[in-house]
Amino acid sequence: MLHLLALPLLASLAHTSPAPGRALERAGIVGGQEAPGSKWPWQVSLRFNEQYWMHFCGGSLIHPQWVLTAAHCVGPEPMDPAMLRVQLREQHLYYRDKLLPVSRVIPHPDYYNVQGGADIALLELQDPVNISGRVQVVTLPPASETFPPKTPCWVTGWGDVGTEVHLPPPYPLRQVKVPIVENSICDAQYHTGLSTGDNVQIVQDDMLCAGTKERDSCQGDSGGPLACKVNGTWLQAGVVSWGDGCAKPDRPGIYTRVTHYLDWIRQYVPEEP
Ligand code: 4AZ
Repeated sequence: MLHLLALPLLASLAHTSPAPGRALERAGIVGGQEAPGSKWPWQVSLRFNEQYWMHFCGGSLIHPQWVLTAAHCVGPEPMDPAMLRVQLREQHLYYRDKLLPVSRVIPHPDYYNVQGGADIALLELQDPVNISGRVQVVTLPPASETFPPKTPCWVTGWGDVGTEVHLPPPYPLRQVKVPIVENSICDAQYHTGLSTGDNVQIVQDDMLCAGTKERDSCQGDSGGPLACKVNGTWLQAGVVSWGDGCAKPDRPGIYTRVTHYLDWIRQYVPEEP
């Protein structure tokens, strides 16, 4: 049975206590470390009001007025923008919040569930933000970029540090370097241990795989960026989307392939700030 995990943190707040014996074997976003304060200036936190403005998904600043995230965080029925806030890059969640209002929530119209793909969404901020040292936009990749295996890529977020193990206070932003796994290999890995026919594609063409049994994204990292350094420039290769658990053998993390949605993004987001 494919035990899918692709819920925003909100949807899973019921089970907060880690399975004994699982808590200790994992440390990270899964397997990572705290991010240096100078890195990942495009990382944002999406907040939903549950007595306080609680983190439920990641995102990335791709323009001074636009955030890229996952459709499963804010869709398929678009969330009311009034229910939502965006926190720009901060080292520790909640410690110096300056929450920004959102004017539009745009999940991709083809999104239905994470396995079907198109798990991508845009948020328009009410006002453009000031670009500074700490807060910067991430570059979108050229359409031709395939992000082959061995491309150096990192995923970042405030998500779980193991399956159903929440990040403990003071909630530092975490990073982990994850190897790209080629789509056909990833698809074959996802078929191991399942009765799903080999002819049934699990990893779709608009998805990208990365991670190992020790390094992965997890719940609460959803919507956040997978960033890869290509010719000296950080490009956003993926959006954290789904997977079968976190950091399990033969189950790399699955990301929305950003190059697949460049035309859709450009319908809304201007090339120039
Ligand atoms: C989730 O539940 C989730 N290991 C995010 C990423 C991955 C699995 C689940 C990838 O949001």
